[in-house]
Amino acid sequence: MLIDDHFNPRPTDIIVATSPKCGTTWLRALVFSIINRNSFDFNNHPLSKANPRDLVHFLEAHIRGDRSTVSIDGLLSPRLLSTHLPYSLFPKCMTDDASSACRFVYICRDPKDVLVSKWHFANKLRPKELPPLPLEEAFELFSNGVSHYGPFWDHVLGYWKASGEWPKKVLCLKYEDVKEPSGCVRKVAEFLGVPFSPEEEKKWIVEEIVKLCSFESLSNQDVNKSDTRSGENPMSNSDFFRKGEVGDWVNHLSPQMSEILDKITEQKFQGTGFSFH
Ligand code: PAP
Repeated sequence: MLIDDHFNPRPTDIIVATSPKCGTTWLRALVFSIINRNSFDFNNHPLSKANPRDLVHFLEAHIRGDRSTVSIDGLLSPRLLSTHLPYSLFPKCMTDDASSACRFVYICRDPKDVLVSKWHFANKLRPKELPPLPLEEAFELFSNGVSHYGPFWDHVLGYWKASGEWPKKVLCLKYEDVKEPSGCVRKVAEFLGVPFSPEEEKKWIVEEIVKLCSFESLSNQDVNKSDTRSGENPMSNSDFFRKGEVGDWVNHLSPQMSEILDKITEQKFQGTGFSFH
């Protein structure tokens, strides 16, 4: 396994985990600003100059040995890393060992919105010579479990089950919490062992973080508006900001598509205690 060969886990690692298009950008920004809240001024914050992808190292890029990637072996602890890998692919010393303090903060999202977001993203990255990917084709692939990093539902279940078994190790959030972000920020801080003090609450630090990481704020930073494509990196920072809404699927999916996806979700999550509502 590549991860066993190329990743040296540390007990203090904090891993932001997601299936693609479930809120990676938002969660990277939230966790980065929560754990570094005493290091930076909110009026001159790294998130106003860099995309969250540049502040939270992507584990898979390191494993693949991308030339543009800084070695994560040289980072100071605690390291904040991001991944799309399923929980089952991590070494047992990280996932099944209660004595390891490493933590996973996971976020998932209604699969109907995930599909729509993925489809838009795929078309942005699609070579100009090719015709756009039809939504029907994207739907067929997604609903049949053909996704990067494995079937969407299995990805969610892997982390969800782990959060039940190891609640101090795995925290599961939902993108839909974007509507009530302050609760989410407090939950993450508590989980990571850095809860907000009464003084911080009085200074409205939670609200500062919520505002800084909001879609509106991040998508309007120059660094996230400009075209950052390069030979090594075919994706632009702006590609990671589209609408940032809950329920945009109604504008794209047919009633039949949404019914099929809801049915799969219901079947897959039956008896697990998990739901998107
Ligand atoms: P990734 O998994 O490929 O890294 P990810 O950040 O999960 O990408 O997906 C981008 C989605 O998050 C987009 O959703 P949409 O297509 O439905 O609009 C993007 O708009 C949304 N997004 C990006 N930043 C934020 C944010 N700060 N708050 C809420 N949503 C965001």
